[in-house]
Amino acid sequence: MTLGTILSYPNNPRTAKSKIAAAYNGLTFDEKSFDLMKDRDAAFYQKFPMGKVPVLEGGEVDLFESNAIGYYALAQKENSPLLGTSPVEKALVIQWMLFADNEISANLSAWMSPLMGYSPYMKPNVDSAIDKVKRAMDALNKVLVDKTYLVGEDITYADICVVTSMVFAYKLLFDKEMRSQYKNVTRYFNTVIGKKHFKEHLGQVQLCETPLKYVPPKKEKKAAGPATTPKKEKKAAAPADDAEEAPKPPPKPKSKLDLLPPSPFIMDEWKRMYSNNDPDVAMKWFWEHHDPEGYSLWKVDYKYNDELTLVFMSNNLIGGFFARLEMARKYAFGSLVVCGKNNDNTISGYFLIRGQEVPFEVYDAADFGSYNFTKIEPSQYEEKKDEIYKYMAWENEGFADGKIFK
Ligand SMILES: N[C@@H](CCC(=O)N[C@@H](CS)C(=O)NCC(=O)O)C(=O)O
Repeated sequence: MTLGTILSYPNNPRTAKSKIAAAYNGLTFDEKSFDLMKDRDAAFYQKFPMGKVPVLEGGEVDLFESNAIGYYALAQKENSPLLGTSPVEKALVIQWMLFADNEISANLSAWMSPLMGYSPYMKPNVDSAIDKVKRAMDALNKVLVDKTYLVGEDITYADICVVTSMVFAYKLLFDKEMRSQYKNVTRYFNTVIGKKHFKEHLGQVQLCETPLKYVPPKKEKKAAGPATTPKKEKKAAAPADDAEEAPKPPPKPKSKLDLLPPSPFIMDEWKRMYSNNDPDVAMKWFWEHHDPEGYSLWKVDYKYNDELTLVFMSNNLIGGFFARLEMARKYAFGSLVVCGKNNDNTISGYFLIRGQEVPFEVYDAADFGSYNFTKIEPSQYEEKKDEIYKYMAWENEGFADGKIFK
């Protein structure tokens, strides 16, 4: 009997998790291929407000969160042993289900996504994710030293969740050397994926030979004209470029910044002024129109300058940060530059931001934590004017490359 249709892209281990759970209960889910780039229309968001897959369109309930979908399949049978046969076992099953999501899946995703180009590569973030995955693997390896399964003596939902959460890791990241560091986990993983229902829904899991590595993107072509003329910079890939392809986003919540008292300084006007004039003219306009009550100025410094390598990679980091600042576009303007040379460079710059604090629209960006934002008080403007000019005109000493957030 089918419990409904799971929508997801093909071969998603989270879908396999739900289907394996159903199979252990003699049930099935149908599956319909779903393209995240094209199929997320308003009706989809209406039903599934997170906008993520897999989701279940069920006869009696629509569900998101793959754990819930698998649980729903197991809960069809009263006292399913796969959910634990005692309060202790039930709690342990939940423990491992949460461990799989929070300690494995989330950190694996933070490790893999930048390597696959799904999110900007920030070395400190990826390194931190790798450490967290290793910490989880260490813990699991200890637990599995004398166990075949995580709870009791047979497969439970704990194993279904933990094993499916590691599928991409074993396929794409854990090479032979890494597997040997976690021998108990590897033995366990191989045992479980050899089971009938796992084989049916995961197929043959090809263990990783060469782990995914970060491959820096090719250097962007610079716009014609002198490097120090930011106004001639090619427009960063604006969302409008992708507008035809982009799925319809859910309605945006209003920003708190829209509730601030109106400011005579019009951000769009400043952006046009900056884009269409020489820095001398633009900066003169800026200081004549700047509204220190409605806007604040911030010096921005990358925290890990000593880890930067090639200039173009540093500039790509800036691009990645700006891509994550999409929500702030209406409220902020910034210039970040790379100064120095390959293997000896820094990222720094200035931001103009609506309001007096770093707002949610900026601090929510994944890469925000890699930068120090230091507020420049109005009393410091005179002393900083020359420096700010240089950052906006890209005339800093040692200037190598830069990007404008506008
Ligand atoms: N906790 C969720 C995670 C779902 C999830 O992250 N899905 C990814 C694909 S595997 C997705 O839809 N991402 C699209 C997005 O983040 O917009 C679950 O287990 O179902």
